[in-house]
Amino acid sequence: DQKQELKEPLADEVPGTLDTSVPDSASIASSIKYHAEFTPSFSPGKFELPKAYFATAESVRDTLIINWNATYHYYEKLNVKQAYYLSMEYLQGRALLNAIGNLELSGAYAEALRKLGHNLEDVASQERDAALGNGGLGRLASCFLDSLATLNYPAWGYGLRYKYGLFKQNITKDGQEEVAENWLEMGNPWEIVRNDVSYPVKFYGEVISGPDGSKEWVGGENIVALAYDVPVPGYKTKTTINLRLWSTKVASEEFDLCAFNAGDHATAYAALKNAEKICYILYPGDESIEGKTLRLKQQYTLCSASLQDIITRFERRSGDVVDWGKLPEKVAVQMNDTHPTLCIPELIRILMDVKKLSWEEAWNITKRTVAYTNHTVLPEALEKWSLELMQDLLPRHVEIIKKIDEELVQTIIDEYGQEDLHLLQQKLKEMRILANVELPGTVLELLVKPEEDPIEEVDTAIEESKLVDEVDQPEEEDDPEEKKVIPQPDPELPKMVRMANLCVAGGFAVNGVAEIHSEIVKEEVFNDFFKLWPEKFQNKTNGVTPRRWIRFCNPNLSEIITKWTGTDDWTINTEKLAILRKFADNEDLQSEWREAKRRNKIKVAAFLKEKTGYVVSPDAMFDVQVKRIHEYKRQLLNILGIVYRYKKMKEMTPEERKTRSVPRVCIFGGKAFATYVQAKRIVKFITDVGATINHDPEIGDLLKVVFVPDYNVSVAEVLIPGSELSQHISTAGMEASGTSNMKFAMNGCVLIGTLDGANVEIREEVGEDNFFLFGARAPEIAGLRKERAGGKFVPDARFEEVKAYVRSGVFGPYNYEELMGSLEGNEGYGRADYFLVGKDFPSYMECQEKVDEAYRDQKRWTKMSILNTAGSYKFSSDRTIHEYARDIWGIEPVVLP
Ligand code: T68
Repeated sequence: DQKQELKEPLADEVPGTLDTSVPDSASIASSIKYHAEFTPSFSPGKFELPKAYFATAESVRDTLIINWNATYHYYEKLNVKQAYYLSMEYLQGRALLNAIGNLELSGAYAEALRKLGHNLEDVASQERDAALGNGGLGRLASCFLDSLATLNYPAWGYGLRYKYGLFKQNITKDGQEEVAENWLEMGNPWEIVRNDVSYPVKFYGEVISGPDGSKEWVGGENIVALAYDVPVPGYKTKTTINLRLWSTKVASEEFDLCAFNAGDHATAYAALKNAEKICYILYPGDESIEGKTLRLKQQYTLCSASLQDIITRFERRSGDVVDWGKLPEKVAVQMNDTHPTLCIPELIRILMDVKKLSWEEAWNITKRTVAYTNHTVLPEALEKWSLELMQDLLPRHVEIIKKIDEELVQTIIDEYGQEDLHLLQQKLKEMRILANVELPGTVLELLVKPEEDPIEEVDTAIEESKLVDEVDQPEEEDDPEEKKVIPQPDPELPKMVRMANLCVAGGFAVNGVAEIHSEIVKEEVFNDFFKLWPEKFQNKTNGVTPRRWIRFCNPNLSEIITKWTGTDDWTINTEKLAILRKFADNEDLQSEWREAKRRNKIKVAAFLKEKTGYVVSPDAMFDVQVKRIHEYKRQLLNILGIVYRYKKMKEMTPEERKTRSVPRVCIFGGKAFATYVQAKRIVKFITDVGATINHDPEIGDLLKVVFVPDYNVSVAEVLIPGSELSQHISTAGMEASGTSNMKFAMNGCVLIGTLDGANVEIREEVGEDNFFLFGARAPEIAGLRKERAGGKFVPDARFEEVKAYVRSGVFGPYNYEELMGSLEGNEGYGRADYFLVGKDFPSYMECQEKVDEAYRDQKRWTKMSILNTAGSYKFSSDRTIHEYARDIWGIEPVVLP
């Protein structure tokens, strides 16, 4: 940050830029022309679309910079408490229409561009999506930034500036193909490189103890994290907050000039490449973490650079005397899942080793500063790192983590006592941060009774006790001898660091992202911790920004909402949407509503034609499932339902087909993790089913199946406004929240879904009659799986029929055996229908019949659609952010003068 405070914002001295009056189309046009001429990235002369986009974006950026500076200086002056959102992912999508929409300059920009011979929408479509995230978690972070700025909360986001974003997806005859996403290729007009803001980041090396007990981390590999700032404007406010993304580069002292001079270019460039590659690429796994060194380096870079930056700012704002005890009064750090967990040991390291605080002081401050959001309960998604790998890369942090683990062990012993050693052992095994690691020496002494023979004990322990998690362990017998046994690590198994346990121990708040999910967090996944520290646990139901997700992506509907609610205030005060309820039966509203939906469907149809070549009728029901491809999200249930529908249609006479079917266009979209074989098979299966059905002359417009390639934020902005039914059909208890469900409801799309994640709350708000519910409930799932594994499940005849139909080869020569087989058998996880597709199939099909029946009555359907928009107001991320601000961060809005 500026080391010396600027007396006045610099922009004052640059003519034409600090004109804070609302720009008109003429001044905008001249600013665009200016940038077109002085933008060095394009050849002079022609003013074609790409150049028009860059010039337009740069002219918007000028305004954002003015507001960004004003916001920054005001926070600096008031020295208010600030929240920092740390996330490995942001799915920002496109910025242009959002920025001019927030600045209320859409009309003026459209007119200015028209004068210059261009159309705003065409110009905007030149922008590449910023896809620095995988799915819900990353998009949530971006919605939060929008709400923070809009609501004038002093807050910043921190992340990484990946050179390659989430891969692009091509759909070929073999299924999904991944292509690198070099989004920065043509430059990024929204970022400002801050050459004056950089921090050293260290890896490897060793820890040296001073005579006074102080520690120093020395040697190793040293790189530099450099800040790139992305201004984030609020809606109808001057507040413009910052998303600071770190890029990595070589520390100049690491560049081996001697090697270069001696002609050994490989050695000379090694350090350079090593540093740069940290931010090369976003890891494309959602709901899973690869335990690779590079990923840990990324995580540590985010934590170390962000905390150094936060601490530098705190010190500068403190003035002459820095009172470290006040850090939690000025700073709240929110960890978006466990990916930034290293914040905890890093903050302690800085406070102890650099600022010379004691362990107690540093640990206490940290515990009051950092909070954790959990986004998943899937066991394979709970992040664990090899202790060995971490020890190597971050030796000082491992020391600190061991110390935290030791305190936690002590807390567990205090809580459970030593009467029942078996219970204590169990709790230690489940709750410790370090898994399969011997107990700290101090604790061992306490637990081992001197009269026992330690050698014999160790042998028994190695044989009989396992510290690491295993799914189904046999109940241990209640042998009195057993009680003396102190658990020992299993040499066969790796020692691990459990990041979620570290987050719960080090965070002052732990929250889930929907009511049902937060209950599962408290009652199941972290139940032991909940019993220990009930006050830490909270719920913060997710939300989405109504600006991007209604106002800007659906102008047709927005106009109607404004007209019928009598105000455009609903964009910020979404409660106003509820006014629509009283007009749900009004015929005028209904026909306007249908007309808007139809216009959006026509846009979707054109889009599908462009991307896939398939032609669909806007008279059919548009039924959409878009999300990452994952077995628990059950795209397989959806497509099998379609196959069943198709089979039934084929069995009808042409006359029956015409009168009895409700025409549907079934749209899928989503990316599969490149090495997730089963997910890729699902993609292939959907496209094969589409290829057969879409070319079947007997079926025509009655049924179409389209897989939209490369689903991303911009594609969502087209599909969601034009959808009528959307599918949120995860196995109950497995989807933490879901956020597209909220976007669909806001856009007047009716949901079919299970009682999972935020579906539960959406159904409550929009009303039971306006939500198509089916399927097993979360508390039944464990029992159903047991039943299944015990061979007691009797599948519905329709389910058997649909699988046999697939196996009969109607959808081509590809072998679907692995897919169909995964829905059968009793071999355990991944097989034996772990996700209960077979169990829910009949209830899903029956529910789909109700959908058809409702759609036949267009008045009824339109009413349901209106009531979905009207009931969606709770799901604004503004509501979510107010709750975080009040219940977790303790920050207040600050409105710029
Ligand atoms: C999602 N999680 C949840 N994870 O699945 C979804 N994971 O229910 C929820 O609505 C959303 O978070 C927001 O709370 C993810 O998106 C990831 O993308 C991810 C990425 C890397 C590693 C692990």
